Formats: sequence, C-alpha cells, structure tokens
Amino acid sequence: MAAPMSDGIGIANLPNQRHKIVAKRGAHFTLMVVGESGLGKTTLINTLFSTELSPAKNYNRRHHKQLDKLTEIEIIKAELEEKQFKTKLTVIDTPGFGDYVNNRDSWTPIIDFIDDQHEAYMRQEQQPQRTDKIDLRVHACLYFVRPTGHTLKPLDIETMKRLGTRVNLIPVIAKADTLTQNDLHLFKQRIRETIAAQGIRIYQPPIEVDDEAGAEHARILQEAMPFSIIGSTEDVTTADGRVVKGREYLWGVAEVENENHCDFRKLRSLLIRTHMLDLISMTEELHYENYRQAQMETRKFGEQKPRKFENPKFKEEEEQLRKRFTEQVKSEEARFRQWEQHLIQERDRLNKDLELAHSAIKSLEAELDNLQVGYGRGTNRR
Ligand SMILES: Nc1nc2c(ncn2[C@@H]2O[C@H](COP(=O)(O)OP(=O)(O)OP(=O)(O)O)[C@@H](O)[C@H]2O)c(=O)[nH]1
Ligand SMILES: [Mg+2]
Repeated sequence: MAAPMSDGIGIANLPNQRHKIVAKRGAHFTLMVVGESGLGKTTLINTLFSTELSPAKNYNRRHHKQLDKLTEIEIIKAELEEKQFKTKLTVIDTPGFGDYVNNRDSWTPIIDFIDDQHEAYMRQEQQPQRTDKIDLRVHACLYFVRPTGHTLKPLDIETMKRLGTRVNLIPVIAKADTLTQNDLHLFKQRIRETIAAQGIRIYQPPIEVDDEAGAEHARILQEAMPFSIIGSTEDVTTADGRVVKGREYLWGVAEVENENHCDFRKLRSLLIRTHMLDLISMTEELHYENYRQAQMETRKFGEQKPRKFENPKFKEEEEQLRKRFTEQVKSEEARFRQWEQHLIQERDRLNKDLELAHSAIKSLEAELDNLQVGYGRGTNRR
C-alpha cells in the first residue's frame, strides 16, 4: 500500500502508461472543482499547490490567474516538471453554489462551461490549421460534498448526474476533520450507495489485469472513494514535534498528508501521478467522443452550434419542462372538470328550484282563479 503512494513515483516513470504519445508530447491537464459555497474548494487548490507542487520536488511553477468575468470561473495555470516530463496544469476554481434561495439551476454555468470547452476544441479540430489548439477540456472534476454525515442532497444528486455524463467525476468529502472516523466511514458508505442507486457515473481507476501493483493501487483507490479531504496551507506542529500542513484543534492536529486522517494523498496521487494519463484518455475517448457524436447527430459538418434551446444539452431540461407543463395542464383539466361538474349540479339544483317555484306559482294562480271564480259567482248572485 505504501509503494504506490510514495512520493518517488511520478508520471515520468509510470509502469502502465496506456498512451505513450501523450507522455511524449507532455501532458496538458485540467482540473476543475465544483460544489457548494464554503466547502474548501479554493483551500484545496492552494493545498495542492503548497504541498505536492512543492519546491523540494524540483517543480517549476508558474502561476497566473485569469478572471473570466462572464462565468466568474477562476483559472489558475501552473507548470510542473519532473524528469523532463512536463505537465501544464490548469485548475478551474468555480464559485460555490447553493447559498441562493433558488438554486435549482445552479449547475447550469458549470455544465455550460464544460460543454463549451468540448465545443471549442471540436471547432478548432475542424480548422485546416490544427497546431496550437487552445484546450480547456476538463479532465477531472472534483465534486465537494458537505460533511453532513447523512447522505447526498437532492442538489448534489442532480448536479452529479449531469457532471458524470460529461467529465471524469471524482466526488470528495469536504472538511473531513469535522467528522469522527466512524461517522466518516458510514458517510462514505451511504454516499457510495446513493451514487449506485441514482446511477451517477463517477470516475473509477481502472484495474489492469496485466499490472499487479497498479491493479492493487487502483483497488485501494476505488475502496477509498469518495475521498475524504482536509485542506490547509498552514504549517502546524504536531504533539510529537513534526511540522505539517494541517488544522490545529484543542485535541490535536488534523493532518492533510496523514492517511489516517484523510485521503488527500490518495487523491493527489491519483490526479497528478498515477492516473493523470488515464483521466486524459478517458476524456478524449469517452467524454469528448460522446459530445462530438451527439453534436454530429444533430447538425451538419461545419454548422454552427445551434441556439441554446435547441442544443442537446438542454434536452433533459426541456424534457422536464415539457413534463411539468403536461402535469400542470392535466391538473388544470381535472380542476376544470370538477368545476364543470359543480356547475352542472348547481344548474340542476336551480332548475329544480325553478320547477318548484313554477309549480308554486301555478298552484297560487289556480288558487287565485278559484277565488276569482268564487268572487264572481258571489257578485252574480247579488
Ligand atoms: N475544518 C475545515 N475547514 C476548512 C477546510 N478547508 C477549508 N476550510 C475553511 O472553510 C472556509 C471556506 O473555504 P474556501 O476554500 O474559501 O471555500 P470555497 O469552497 O472555495 O468557497 P466558495 O469560493 O465560496 O465556493 C475557510 O474558512 C477555510 O479555512 C477543511 O478541510 N476543514
Ligand atoms: Mg472558492
């Protein structure tokens, strides 16, 4: 278990690289973080930068930030180099959602961003000049789950369903230091059950049959999912005098890189060492291909992306809207029928009243006639 986690293994000397061509070109890796506000997304990115992308490891780091005002998505770029193997790392930090009253569609900007990257890449591929493509297709998407100890919330389920069909989705439990080990264990189990029951597609490290050590590592990673995370860029001193990245409490220190405290090391190892290439090729071969094929079916070669509400990615929303509309019409119809029934009853009742009134009038008239006849006779007699 210790070997695959050890810092010595890097992308440069992976035993089972499935795509050596990618390795030769140098990898271009894009990571995205998504989840409710305040769960530590930004902190985790900074923790990644302040631990693994560490100066001791001979990493050459460049750091710029671009703020895309339209989407409010922050893009951080860095370059890693290990044994001549260069990786261009791009991290996309999204603002948290879920703190609005109406967060039904809070996933829309994120889903749009992911689709737009596939779209942009596809358009560039169709151009005659193919070198130097701008490529921000997301290779791994970390989804932060609030450490409630219960299970996934409806908003999580809805968002994860949509993400899972588009990217390599990696759910993580935020702020693992706020749960006891026992609660964390149960929480993980429940999340796994919900993911299975809801048919949410998440990234699974592949278990290769021809590579025993790799398969064992993949199995360990699979069993640990969803990874529990502690984020911190603070150096703190443990009771036994070690200086570590962690969070200080009265009871002690929650250590970022301690495998008994959380799965940060497993996640980092998966992302930037053992499974970076798999994440890249899954994106190319599965997610991008799915997008491309779906687009090909709905438009001709070279045709512009259709207007938003005609776009396949809106199909599910449109379908739901249609369903809601039909339901509403149905319930309105039912209400109308009830009302109609009520009116018919009311009409019948009034007709009966009318009939009664008529017969009352008739009998009164008859009585009147009788009286008049009687009176007439009386006068005649006079
Ligand atoms: N206990 C605990 N607190 C954390 C952890 N990670 C981050 N925090 C704290 O949580 C707060 C929010 O962290 P951020 O990283 O800003 O959260 P965010 O997800 O980027 O939030 P938005 O950008 O609003 O979506 C900060 O006060 C962090 O110090 C963690 O692992 N454990
Ligand atoms: Mg943030």
